[in-house]
Amino acid sequence: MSAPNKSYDPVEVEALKPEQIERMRDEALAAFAAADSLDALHEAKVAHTGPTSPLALANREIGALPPHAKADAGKRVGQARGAVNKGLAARQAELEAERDARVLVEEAVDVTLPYDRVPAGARHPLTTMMERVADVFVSMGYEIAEGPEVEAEWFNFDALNFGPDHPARQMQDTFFVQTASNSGSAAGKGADSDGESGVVLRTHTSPVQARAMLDREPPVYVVCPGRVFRTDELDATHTPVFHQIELLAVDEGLTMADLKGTLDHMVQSLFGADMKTRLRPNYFPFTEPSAEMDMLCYVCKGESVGNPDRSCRTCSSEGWIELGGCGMVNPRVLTACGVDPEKYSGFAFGFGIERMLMFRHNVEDMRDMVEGDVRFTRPFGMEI
Ligand code: FA5
Repeated sequence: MSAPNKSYDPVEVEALKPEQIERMRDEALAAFAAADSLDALHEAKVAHTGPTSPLALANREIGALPPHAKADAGKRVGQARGAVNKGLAARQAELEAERDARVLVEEAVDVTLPYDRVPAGARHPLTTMMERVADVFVSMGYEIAEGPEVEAEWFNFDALNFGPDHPARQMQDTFFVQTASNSGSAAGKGADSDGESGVVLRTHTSPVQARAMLDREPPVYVVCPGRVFRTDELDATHTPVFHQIELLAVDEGLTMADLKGTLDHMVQSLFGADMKTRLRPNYFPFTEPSAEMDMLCYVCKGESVGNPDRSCRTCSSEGWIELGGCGMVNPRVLTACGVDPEKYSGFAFGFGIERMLMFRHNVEDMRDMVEGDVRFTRPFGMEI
């Protein structure tokens, strides 16, 4: 800033001379007009309106004027700066409009172009879930075992201690492919070939237990995932074709404690380290003792029980979710499958994959799993 100018004649302060101020204004406006991009405009803006621009410096000279001259000089500089800011805003708006128009053209998407008409498929969540469960056991050293879906009645029932007239045969309503000539005979293993056994669509994966024991020498550690069939109507919680996964361990000295530990390990691997299971007495002809296995509700961890402020939809505030059946392999089954029950004992359990998928992913209707709509399967397909 210049030294105080006592004998003021504003016309003598070079930077404040009217023609100088007009020149500064006009140069600024010319620079804005010449800017052909927003970047160039920014540079012109810094040069002509920034703190070291000619007009800003002229403005600072006003402070050196005597009071009576400040108003006149201030008005001239102020008007010039106003015109410069207006010109800058106008050019900014023009260049932005040009840029927007250009982007619209350059980045336009032709929505009429044909899309990939064969979108990538997704794995069905039932497959993913079955593999996930099987992997838990494979990592413990179990072997995957499979059996036929069209099964001899002998394997499905007789080998598993369902007597010919045993009421348990009615527990599972069965699709018969061929009825037995000598119904339900347990006269020989695999009696389907000699006409004595009927042929059914297997009603559970437990016949694979019998096949595994007949195929191998103990110790036997197998996991058997597969499709099973029952004459149930398709509704929200039942389907006539569904999936089970079965586990069988036969070795010397196995007890219910091994079964319980294995169940706990499974639910902890699938649902988290703080999970556990409980066993309730039940009846299956092929296990003795038998139990229904429940797992702790993985959502509320049992905290919703008797707590009106914390209801849980997943377990209906019961704290536990029923998973399937289990027990120690009945010695009669071991004998029927050529295993010495005096030397070996075994445990087994099995449960439905559809039900597990329902509560693990809050699927409310089992029909969604069988209708083949990719809008249902696609989100699960992202799961690795
Ligand atoms: C059995 O099938 C036994 N084999 C399980 C077992 C294995 C017990 C080894 C002991 C030792 P259950 O009939 O309860 O048990 O069926 C097991 C599971 O299959 C049920 O818990 C349920 O999750 C599922 N399930 C049964 N019927 C249907 C159906 N119609 N639709 C979908 N899932 C079903």
